[in-house]
Amino acid sequence: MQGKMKLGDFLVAYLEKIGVSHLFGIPGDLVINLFFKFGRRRGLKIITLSHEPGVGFAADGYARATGRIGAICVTYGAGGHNMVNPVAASFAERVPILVISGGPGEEERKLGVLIHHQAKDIESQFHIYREVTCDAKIITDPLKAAREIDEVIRSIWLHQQPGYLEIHRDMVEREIRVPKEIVEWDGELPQPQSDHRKLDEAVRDTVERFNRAKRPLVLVGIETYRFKAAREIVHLVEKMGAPCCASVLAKGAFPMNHPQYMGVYLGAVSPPRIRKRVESADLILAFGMLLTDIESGGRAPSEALRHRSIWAVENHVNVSYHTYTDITLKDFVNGLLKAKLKPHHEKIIYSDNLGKPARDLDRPLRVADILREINRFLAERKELMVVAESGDSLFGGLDIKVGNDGLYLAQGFYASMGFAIPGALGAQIGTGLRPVILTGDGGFQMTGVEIIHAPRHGCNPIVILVNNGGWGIFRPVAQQQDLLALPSLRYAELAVLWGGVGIRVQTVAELRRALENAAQSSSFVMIEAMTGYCDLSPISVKYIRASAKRAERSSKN
Ligand SMILES: Cc1ncc(C[n+]2csc(CCOP(=O)(O)OP(=O)(O)O)c2C)c(N)n1
Ligand SMILES: [Mg+2]
Repeated sequence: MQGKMKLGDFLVAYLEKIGVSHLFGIPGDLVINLFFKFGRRRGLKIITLSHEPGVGFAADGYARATGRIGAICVTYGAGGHNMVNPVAASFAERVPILVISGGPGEEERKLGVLIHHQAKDIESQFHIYREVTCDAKIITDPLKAAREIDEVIRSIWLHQQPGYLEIHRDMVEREIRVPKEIVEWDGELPQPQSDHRKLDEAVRDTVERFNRAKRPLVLVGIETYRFKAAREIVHLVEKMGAPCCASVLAKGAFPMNHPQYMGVYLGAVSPPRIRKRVESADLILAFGMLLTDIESGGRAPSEALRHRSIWAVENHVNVSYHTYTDITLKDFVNGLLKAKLKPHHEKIIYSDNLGKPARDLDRPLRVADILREINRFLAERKELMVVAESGDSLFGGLDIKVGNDGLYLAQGFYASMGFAIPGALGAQIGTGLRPVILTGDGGFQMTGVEIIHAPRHGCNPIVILVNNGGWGIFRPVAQQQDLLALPSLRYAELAVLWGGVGIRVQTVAELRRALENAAQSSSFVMIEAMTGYCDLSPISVKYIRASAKRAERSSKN
């Protein structure tokens, strides 16, 4: 990096400095020079897919799995607008993504005609992205360019949310001034800072309440993952001796095979043992957990819960009815780790919604069988991760247990269909772990074709596609079943045409064998699991019924 550089070269050098190794994207004429500049650098691997939503999900999966920034380069308008949904998901679920878009140059803008790919105004795309990013800038001033790029990327890291840079095509070769601090900087991005006076007081307050509590319980939320406090939280839970549940969005942030792990908390529709244990807790310590309707089972959190909880999130610690500001999650956890805590002793039992299977392995496959078979398969294996798609798979996936501290990725809150296949490709590209993907046929029809890129990017996921011929999750509550039907494709055969292995299974025994075969295969594998028309995972049935009842009640009020 030098004091004077071309803007495009500066951006590439900056990304290399902060350790970005992959760039996801699709080129277009308004970004082509910048796109190929990225490609010329030996340190940066370019990952292209077929469609921008896939690109966005892949970069998001990469960032979730690696804990690093997922960088994206797309063209203006048609490309940028195509990717708004995945970026909105990254914003909602706190995933650090950098979106770089091209744009029309100054001379073109002065022509007085509409520019191709333009929607309303030239700045429309920028305005849209401002809504779904923590910082967005159009880089126009060579004197400020380096600092503005630096500001956006620092914000991404501090907030763990997407940021947006728009660089119009005439700016790429423009010489810019790079301040000395940036030239000499070691590339380490800043962490949020705590006010230590507030931190000490919050820790003292919490320790006092914890040592008085008879039945404390820990809830782990998504920020533990994003702000890299997961290991410290495991130590803290061990020191406390309390049971621990993960929130839906944070499944996988606490090791699922840990003896103090009880399972996923989902409000009133949690497994009964978890629901009762949370209700009977006299102190709930929630670390990094966002309060969402999904995580609270669709109900407003009760006043009683607030009274007996300590909620550390978004650099705040809320202790029952008062709040300490400017405290990072990591400092709070480390503060508690240093304190004197009275350890608890309790028999903790892991719970899910699956129940016991019937003995006959030749019975027709049900979704609950698929989940049990995945658990059986994972228990014996390392180097695998799980990615669950929105739909029944999102809820069913909550009953999957990934051993060996395994990674688990799903959009547990924003819940966009189309995440799983490209998200898993990004995650495998970033970590080398082989994904087991659980998806419905509807989710697969959205972005599943991106799997054709798996071989050339060195990926070999095992896809378990639940083929129920439609948007099955709504069948228990829909008046018009025909509106939920989808064309029935032969997914296993498609997988073979696309360069992978395809197996169609109808019984438990067939699925078990198919998973064994998939483990031996070095290419991607599609296991097409045929299930009954109305069959869903046990947890979806509970959730759908509970939310339909709530909707009915509120329409009567
Ligand atoms: C992008 C997007 N569009 C629509 C929805 C609403 N939605 C949620 S689940 C679902 C159907 C899922 O069908 P499928 O993938 O086949 O899974 P199944 O429930 O049948 O197993 C739909 C349409 C969504 N979550 N995301
Ligand atoms: Mg379906």
